[in-house]
Formats: sequence, structure tokens, C-alpha cells
Amino acid sequence: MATSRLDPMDLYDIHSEFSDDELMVRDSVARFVDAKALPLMREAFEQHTFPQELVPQVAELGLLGSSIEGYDCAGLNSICYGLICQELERGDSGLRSFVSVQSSLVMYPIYAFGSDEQKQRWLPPMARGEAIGCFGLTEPQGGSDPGNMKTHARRDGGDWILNGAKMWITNGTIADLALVWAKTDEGILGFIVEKDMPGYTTQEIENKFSLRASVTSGLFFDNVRVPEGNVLPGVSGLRGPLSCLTQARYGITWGVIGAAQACLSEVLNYTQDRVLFGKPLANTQTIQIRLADMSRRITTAQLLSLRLGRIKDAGKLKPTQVSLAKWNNCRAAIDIARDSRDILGGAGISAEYVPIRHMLNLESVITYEGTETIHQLTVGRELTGVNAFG
Ligand code: TGC
Ligand code: FAD
Repeated sequence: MATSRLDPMDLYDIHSEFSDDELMVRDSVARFVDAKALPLMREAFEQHTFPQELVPQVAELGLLGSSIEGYDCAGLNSICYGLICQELERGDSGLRSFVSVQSSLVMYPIYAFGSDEQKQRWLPPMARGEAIGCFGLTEPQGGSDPGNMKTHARRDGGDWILNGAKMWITNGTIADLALVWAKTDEGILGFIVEKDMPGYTTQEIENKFSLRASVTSGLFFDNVRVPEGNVLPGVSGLRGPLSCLTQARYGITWGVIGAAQACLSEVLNYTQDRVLFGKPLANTQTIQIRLADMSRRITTAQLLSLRLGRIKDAGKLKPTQVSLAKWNNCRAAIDIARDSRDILGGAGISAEYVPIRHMLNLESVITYEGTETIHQLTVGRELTGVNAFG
């Protein structure tokens, strides 16, 4: 019988491309996920709660704002950030979502576009997990087209008056600050709305079948008075929020690899133990083809993300390149999760096995941060020079 000496999670030996520091980060997050996070995730998913008790440990490991230099942040490279996302999402997409939003969608724009005062005030407590952020871009009338946002702000003396609503916002009800993008006479600006500002309310979205171990909320602004000092001075226009999305989407390309690996690992074990028609399922041709296809997709995703990370660290990353990988890797992961669920048969609908949880989570992941169609059209626009969104 042929025995594979390759790592089934890494057929192309991609780990040999990582530096010792990158491997150390990956392994320390992996240990945390195995020992601390995984024992909680299934119940958190079933209970529809985010396991907030993990936040201090996530912070202690330096996973919040990990790419930022200074401000109590770890100053790690993009590959490390990717590996952090991969290992966290091997646990659960909700956990990776928490870190994506805090790091890429709130800390990054404060670091990239904020004033010195805003950076000093918010980045260190956010790195320590003492302040939690959320990112408000999507609105009820259509998330794919954020340029059509209705939330708006007008100047009033030295302050701004903010009105509108945001929908589907990760961390919303547990956030100490919301980074809210709103239309103004001076273009789209980013506002730091603090949780106790009068007129600002949040409401948790209940009854989700996906990303249940994550808080998702609506944000409402009724004449909220925001001081000028809470407006990000360094950016105006859609470029502001979209450049945050580029950071977070990059992390997602890695994250979903972790979810896919968790599913493949589960079915590799299961199909060796499950005996049908007198032989283990793993010994049948069709099952092997399906497992091989999962491996092909994971390997392709790993290579895309690795290349993307190196380009990013070289400062040459283009949003279209991120779109291609977000599309490819999310599609790969959700197909792997769905097929894994099927290979488990009836057991596949039980939370005792990870695929159905990942499969349901990935319905959100393939939708948020730009749906699959948005990323396909972004690549199409790059190839043809024609904008087909409208
Ligand atoms: P368009 O004309 O293409 O661009 C407007 C300006 O933005 C610049 N730009 C980007 N900059 C950085 N990164 C990107 N990815 C960028 N894409 C565009 C562009 O250069 C331009 O700059 P300037 O200076 O010339 O004005 O804008 P458009 O209105 O045609 O829209 C294009 C489109 C459809 C791709 C965009 O609207 C889009 O990406 N839509 C999807 C929205 C989305 O992804 N929302 C996600 C919300 S946040 C979220 O889901 C968090 S989930 C987190 C979690 O829990 O993990
Ligand atoms: P729509 O934009 O209404 O899209 C509906 C359908 O139309 C999709 O299939 C889409 O692909 C398709 N479509 C759109 N445009 C076109 C076109 N031109 N041609 C053909 N088809 C098209 N947002 C935030 O701002 N912050 C967050 O923290 C956040 N967290 C989220 C957490 C979860 C769990 C979820 C589910 C969403 C979250 N979102 C967040 C919102 C997310 O980004 C949006 O759901 C997403 O961008 C899609 O927007 P929509 O839901 O309004 O769908």
C-alpha cells in the first residue's frame, strides 16, 4: 500500500517558505486555538454567543493590531497576520472575525489615517483588548454599493451631527468605539463614535444560522454630536473604507484555509474509520477523488495567500489581487466544507463534527468583505477596463 509522507494539510511543503519567526507565530496561535479556543467554540456557536473571555488571551498573544509598529502592537509582517487568521479560523470564523475587525478595520485606519491624539488614545487599549472596535460601512439598502450610503454628517460649530443607520456590524453591541463612514459636504469621512455618545444606539441581530459565535448588530445614529477630534483627518472618499477592506480581505484569504483544513482533517479521519460494504470509505475511488480535490483546492489557496503576503510586504499589493484570492479561497473553503458535511452522512449534520459549523460560517465569509460577485466583477473590470457593477 502506498503511504504518503507528505503533510496532508500542506502537500507542497509551504511551511518551508516561512521564516522561523513566522512559524513561531503560527505555532503559538495554533496551540492557543487547540487548548483554549476549540473547547469553547462549539458551545459558543450553539449558544449564539461570542466567547469574550478569550479576548484577553488573544491580546496577550499580540494578535490585535499585530501588523502595527508601536502603540503596544507586535509589529509583525503580513505573513504572520495571515497565519494568525488561518489558525484562528481553524477554530471558528467568529474568532477570526473578531480579530479582523479589531485589527484591519478599526486599528488599521486609526493608524493609517488618524491624528497622533487618536492613535495614542485608542491603539494601545485596543492592542490590550481593553477597548473593542467595530466598523460601520454597510447599510440596510445595500452593502455591495457603499457609495450609495445614506448615513450623513453636517458641521455644527466645532462638532459634527451624525444621522443614519448601519447594518450587519460585527462586534457592534460590544464595541467601545464604532468607526462609522458617513457622507459629508467634504466627501465620505470616518467618524469615531464612542459608545456613550447621546443618540447612538445598537441592537444585536438575533437568530443567525451563520457566524453564531460572533456578535452582529445594527448601529443607529440620531443626531449624534461627534467632536471634530473624532474625525479621521487623513482620508476622504470611498478610498478610506475600501483600503481597510483590502487589509481585512487579505486576512480572510488565509483564514478560510484554516476552516478548510479543519474540515479535511475531520473527513480524513472519518473516512478511514467508517466501514461500508466491507471496507473503509477512504478506500473507495470516489471518496479519494473528493479528498484529493479538497487538497488541490487547499494547496492552490495556500499558494495564492503566500504570494499575496509576500507582495503585500513588498508594498506592491493591488486590490484586484486580493479580490482574486478572496473569491478563490472562500469558494474553495465553502465547497470543501459542504462536501465534508456530505461525506459524513447523517453525522455531518451534528455539531459533534466541525464541517457543518464551518459550512454555515462560510456562508457569511463568502458574503461579507465583498460578495463573490463583487470580487469577480472587480477582476473583470481589471481585465477589460469596463466597470460592470452598475
Ligand atoms: P471605485 O470607483 O472602484 O473606488 C472608489 C475609490 O476607492 C479606491 N478603491 C480602493 N482603495 C483601496 N482598496 C480597495 N479595495 C479599493 N477599491 C477601490 C479607488 O481607487 C477610488 O479611489 P479614488 O481616490 O480614485 O476616489 O468605487 P465603486 O463605487 O465603483 O465600488 C467598487 C466596489 C463595488 C468594488 C466597492 O464598492 C466594493 O468593494 N463593494 C463591496 C463592499 C464591501 O466589501 N463591504 C464590506 C463591508 S465591511 C465587512 O463586511 C466586514 S465583515 C468583517 C468580519 O466580521 O470579519
Ligand atoms: P447586497 O449588496 O444587497 O447583495 C445581494 C446580492 O446581489 C448578492 O448576491 C450580491 O453578490 C449581488 N450583487 C450585488 N451587486 C451586484 C451586481 N452589480 N451585479 C450582480 N449581482 C450583484 N459590514 C460592515 O460594514 N461591517 C461589518 O463588521 C460587517 N460584518 C458582517 C458580519 C456578517 C455576519 C455579515 C453577514 C455581514 C457583515 N457585514 C458587515 C455586511 C457585509 O459586508 C454585506 O452583507 C455584504 O457587503 C453584502 O451586502 P448586502 O448584504 O447588503 O447584499
